[in-house]
Amino acid sequence: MKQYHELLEHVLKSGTEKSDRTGTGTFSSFGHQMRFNLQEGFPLVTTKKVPFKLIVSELLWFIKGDTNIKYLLKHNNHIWDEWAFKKWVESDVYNGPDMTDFGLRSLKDEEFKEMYKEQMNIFQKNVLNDEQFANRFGDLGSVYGKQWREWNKSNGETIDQLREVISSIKHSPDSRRHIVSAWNPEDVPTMALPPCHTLFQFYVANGKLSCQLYQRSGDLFLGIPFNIASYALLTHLVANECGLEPGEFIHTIGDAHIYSNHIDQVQTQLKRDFKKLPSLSITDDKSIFDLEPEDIKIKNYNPHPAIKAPVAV
Ligand code: DHF
Ligand code: TMP
Repeated sequence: MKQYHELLEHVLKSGTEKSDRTGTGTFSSFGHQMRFNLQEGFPLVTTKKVPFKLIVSELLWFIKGDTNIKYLLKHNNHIWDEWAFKKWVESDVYNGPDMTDFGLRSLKDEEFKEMYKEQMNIFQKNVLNDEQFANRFGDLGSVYGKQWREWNKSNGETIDQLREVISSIKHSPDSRRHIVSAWNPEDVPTMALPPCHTLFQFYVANGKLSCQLYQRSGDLFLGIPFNIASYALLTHLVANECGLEPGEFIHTIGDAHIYSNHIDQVQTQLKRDFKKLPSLSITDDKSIFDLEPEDIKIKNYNPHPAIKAPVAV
């Protein structure tokens, strides 16, 4: 976890001030790598509380090939709500108050924030209770789950990249082609958010499975702690499935940035000392494709308190 703090410090000190798509503004630096040895504990950030349950349900949602936030809402996971909500309020069937720039406006205007919360509540209820509505507005498009499990081929068939990579790890562990790509150039224009974690590769040596992720864009304070834990968990799950031990998770990041409205939070976090890393417990003898959130638990996780920060939409 020291590497994570070093990256935060580096970007605070030497990052370039850059404008960004969300209008928030960032400090940013390009091209960084962190390595986590999964034999030394599970890399869940300890200098603030990270909600591990949300990481589990999000990863199982990808693994199931689901792209509709309904599954997440059923598991009380709201990390993708804003991006589905955006589709609804920008559509021709939406007839509530104007929600343009709801993310930024709700930070500055209390009255607007109440209106936004009300519309978000309506949206969540509709996704949960109205199937037609959920199909139209709960779906984020061809995001991770779709590309991992059902990549569209030009001849109309699909590719199950996750199943294929597991099979290739089992049958030709030394292969240098254990790759899953979420970046599908044809689909990028219609996605709610083009994939941030774009491509990952597995590697087998000495009975251990390692994984390297290329992440094109990383929100260092909010997104990255989730991404580290999510891919560390995926490495454990795939290793179990293939009868291997987990090795390393290597995290390579393109545009590594801290949003300008996360600076105080980052400074608070950097003053805190590290705690012992937790460990993972996973129900034995279940296939990776049948796991439920209850099958995955984190043990001995005693982090510092959570630090709240607004997410840039
Ligand atoms: N956009 C941006 N600007 N940053 C992101 O990290 C991001 N992540 C996405 C989608 N779009 C994004 C998906 N992952 C949170 C964490 C991960 C995530 C989305 C949101 C988040 O808000 N985490 C809070 C807790 C949220 C909760 O408890 O519901 C945190 O404090 O970690
Ligand atoms: P962008 O598409 O303009 O790069 O914006 C995406 C933002 O979301 C950017 O701040 C990175 C952040 N992000 C993560 O850090 N991790 C994630 O898993 C996701 C989905 C997004």
